[in-house]
Amino acid sequence: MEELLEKLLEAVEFGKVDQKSPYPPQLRGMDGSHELTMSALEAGINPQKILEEALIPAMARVGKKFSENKIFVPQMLMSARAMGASMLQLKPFFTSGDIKTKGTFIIGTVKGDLHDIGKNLVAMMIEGGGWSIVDLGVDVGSGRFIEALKSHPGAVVGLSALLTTTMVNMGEIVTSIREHMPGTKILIGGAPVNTEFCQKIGADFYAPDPQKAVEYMNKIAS
Ligand code: B1M
Repeated sequence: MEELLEKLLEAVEFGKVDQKSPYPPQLRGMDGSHELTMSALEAGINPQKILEEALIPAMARVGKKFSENKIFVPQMLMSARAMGASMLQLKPFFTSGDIKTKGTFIIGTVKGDLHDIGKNLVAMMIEGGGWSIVDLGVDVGSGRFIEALKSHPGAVVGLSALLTTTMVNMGEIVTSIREHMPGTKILIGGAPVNTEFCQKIGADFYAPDPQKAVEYMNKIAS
């Protein structure tokens, strides 16, 4: 089991999507994240364990190597693709929650930011918690959040940012939502964000991870 998780971690770390993929050359012909995730699930490994012990640590290693200039954007992108191939298989386990009656959750990665893996995970878990999801994607400005809120009055909004340069755009989006749709609950998250920043920009809650986001959503639904 541990060996399977270690192989999956390496597949994501080195951006090996599936067996057919020629990238990276040193893993040619070997199983990629697609096959390894399938094997892990078949071996009965809990999807949460797959996520926490293989996929997330893999991306942490990728980030570290990027910071140290050992890899560059294309390699980071391949790792993101490999992680995406795994997440596609894990999604049914995280979204098979109650019938969707708790309300609507509008989520997006803020303007200027293209990172969507964390956002997708949060959306998946909240969907699994019984909410309908409106995923606006990446690079989303205040206008699109307001439009979505007009189509889904009373929805809760989730903002994700991974860059110190884009987290500031959260403030602008929160201000605009407060102006047009006062009373909207706004949840924020992403690596550079924290509770202090959340209070500063006037959002309602900062969740460091999808579990805390689900807890917050459950609290406001009750
Ligand atoms: Co980028 N990138 N990246 N990147 N990237 C980081 C974030 C970075 C920390 C890497 C590094 O330097 N070590 C760094 C940011 C530095 C900073 O601002 N402090 C960085 C940089 C600099 C950049 C570029 C500027 C690089 C360049 O072009 N020179 C560029 C920017 C592009 C843009 O957005 N405009 C860029 C590009 C990319 C790729 C496109 C290649 C790719 C993203 C692909 C994709 O997302 N589809 C990428 C990747 C993969 C990363 C790292 C390696 C991994 C991010 C990730 O997916 N993590 C990342 C380094 C790292 O994180 N260690 C890095 C796994 C994911 C599960 O975690 O997203 O943190 P995370 O989400 C967590 C929590 O934060 C939380 O829950 C999730 C699960 O636990 N969470 C929420 C997230 N959103 C939430 C919302 C909530 C609640 C919780 O409520 C609404």
